[in-house]
Amino acid sequence: MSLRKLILIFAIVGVVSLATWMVRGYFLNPAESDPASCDLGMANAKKAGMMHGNGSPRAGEPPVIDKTQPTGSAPDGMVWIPAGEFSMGSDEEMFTDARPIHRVALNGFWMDKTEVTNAQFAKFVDATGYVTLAERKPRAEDFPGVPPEKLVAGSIVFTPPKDAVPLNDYMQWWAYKAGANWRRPEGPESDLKGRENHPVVHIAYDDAMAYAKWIGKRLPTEAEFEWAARGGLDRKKYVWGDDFKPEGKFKANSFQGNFPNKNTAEDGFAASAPVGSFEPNDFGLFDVAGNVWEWCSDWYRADYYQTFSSQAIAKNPTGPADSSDPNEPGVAKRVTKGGSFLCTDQYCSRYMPGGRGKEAADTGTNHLGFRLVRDGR
Ligand SMILES: [Ca+2]
Repeated sequence: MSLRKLILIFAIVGVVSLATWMVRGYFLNPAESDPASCDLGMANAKKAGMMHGNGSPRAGEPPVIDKTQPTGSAPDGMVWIPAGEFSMGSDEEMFTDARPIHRVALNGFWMDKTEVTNAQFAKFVDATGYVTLAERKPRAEDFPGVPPEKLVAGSIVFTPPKDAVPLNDYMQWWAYKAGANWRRPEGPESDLKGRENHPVVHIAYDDAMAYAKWIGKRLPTEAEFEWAARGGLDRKKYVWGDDFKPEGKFKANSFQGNFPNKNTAEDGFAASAPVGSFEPNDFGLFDVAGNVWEWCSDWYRADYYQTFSSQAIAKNPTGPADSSDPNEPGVAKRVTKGGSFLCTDQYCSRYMPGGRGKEAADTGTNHLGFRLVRDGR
C-alpha cells in the first residue's frame, strides 16, 4: 500500500487513520517514536557490520570550501554551490535518524536560488500539458473496495482545528481534500491569484522529476541539499547560525503561536510566503529553511547514517539502495529537507539543516515543493 492509497481510503471510506502516517515524518515527536522499530533498525545495521561508533574522521572539523569558481555565467535563477567537505547530520536529540554526524565531500553544482514557483510550474504545464498526480483520478485497480464514484482526485491539506488539541492526534489538522492540487492549494474554492511567486505545492516526487526532465536539471541529493543549506557554516543549529531570531529578526517562514490551532504569523506569513521573502543564506539560497519542504532524490532509510564507514569520507553520496521507515513499514519514501511554514520548536524542528523529512513518492501536500540543481563546470 502506498501512502496515497491509505490517505484515499481514509478520506473516502473513513476506515483507517492515515493522516497519522502522513505527518509522522514531519512532526515526529520523540516521545511518540517507536523504540521497538528503531531498535530493529539498529540491530540490522549492526548485523550488516555497518556500525562505527563515534562518527567518521574529521566529523568535528570545520567545513572545507573550494573557492574555485565555475567557468561560464550562472544559469538563470541559479547560484554556484562550491565543492567542499562538511559534517552532515545532527546531534539534536529528537533527530534519531540524523546521527551520527559524518563527513561528506561533494562536487560543486548549480542550485536554484529559490523553490520552484507556481509561475514557473505553470510554464511547464502550459508547454507540456502535464497533469500532476493530485489532479489524476485514482485508478480503481489501485483501490479495491472503494466505490468507483468515490475515487476522486485530491491531495492533503493542512486543516487546523479551532481549538487546542493534543499533539498526538495528527488527524486533527490534516485532511484529504477532493479537488486540492497545485492550482487549488486549499481545495476547489482556492486559487493561485496573487500567489504566482509562491512555491508550487501538492507536487509528488514524479511531478518534480517530470519538471526536472523538461527543464534539464535534477533534484538535489540529500547531502547536496544539506551542504547547500548550511551555506558553509559549521554544524550550526539553523542555516543562519545558532540564534533562532538574531537581533529580533525572523530568518525563515515557520510557525508561531500554538500549534496547530493558533497561528499568530509573527513572521508575516500564516502559510507559504513568496519565495525570497527572507534573507538568503551565505551561499545565496533563499528559503532553505521553512516555507515548504523540498524533495531530494535519495531514498529514505531511518538507519542510513549508521552505514557510513569510520574509515572514509563519503564522496557524493546518493542515498541507500532502498527505503525503510520503521514508522510505516512497506511504504517506499524519498527524503525531504528544509521544513515548512508549519515547523515550530513546539513540535517540529526539522527546518534545522540537519533534520530529515520523508514522504511517499506519490504523495503531495500543501507544504511540500521542490527546487532543482544542475551539475556544473
Ligand atoms: Ca509563518
